[in-house]
Amino acid sequence: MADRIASSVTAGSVLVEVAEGDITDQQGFDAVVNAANAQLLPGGGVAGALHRAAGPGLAEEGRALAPIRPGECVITGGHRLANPWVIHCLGPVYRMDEPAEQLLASCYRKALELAERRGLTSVAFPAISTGVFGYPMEEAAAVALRTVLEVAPRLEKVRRVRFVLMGSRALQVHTRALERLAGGGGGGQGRP
Ligand code: AR6
Repeated sequence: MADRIASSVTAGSVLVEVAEGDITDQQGFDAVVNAANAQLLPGGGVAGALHRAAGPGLAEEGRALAPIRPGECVITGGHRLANPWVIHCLGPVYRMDEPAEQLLASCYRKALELAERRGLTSVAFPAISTGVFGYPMEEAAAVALRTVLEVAPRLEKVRRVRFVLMGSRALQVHTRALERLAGGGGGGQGRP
């Protein structure tokens, strides 16, 4: 099913979109981001869904790269996904991995830097840490979107970043955060 894009802004040369959808169903994106566990194993939520869709090769490839620490990212192939690449990020467990905000911001920054180094042009993120890891959605959305908008103007290869949210509440929270950060200019309006 096609994503419902609720809001978008342009930061530098990067189109940043907020959409409701499924991270395992992101045709046309070079990379999808996994809300991973340290061992890069299937688990639940996003990780479970991505591993199911990608097949066992994803965990096999991840074995050599694990473990990773909170705030870190690694990249593997997409295996049976429509996307050639998966960037695995370990978000902070809320109230356990500190400083949580810096660690969460680091996931988004490092994922985009990794994509840039690999010459990827489009990356789709889920809302890292907001499920099993318990990060409150409003706080996480503000950190995630602020970080992407800060990093975007430095990117030369990445041209499109999508936040893929599950459910209308997550979509609404991220839409509001994007519009607030972009100075109220949603709906494709340019950001100064
Ligand atoms: N597409 C988009 N968003 C999704 C999907 C999906 N298919 N499935 C869930 N979400 P989580 P975390 C949303 O728990 O908090 C795993 O067990 C979900 O509603 O996947 O970083 C791993 O193995 C939530 O808002 O990631 C780790 O141990 C958000 O994605 C641990 O959970 C993130 O939820 C990672 O926890």
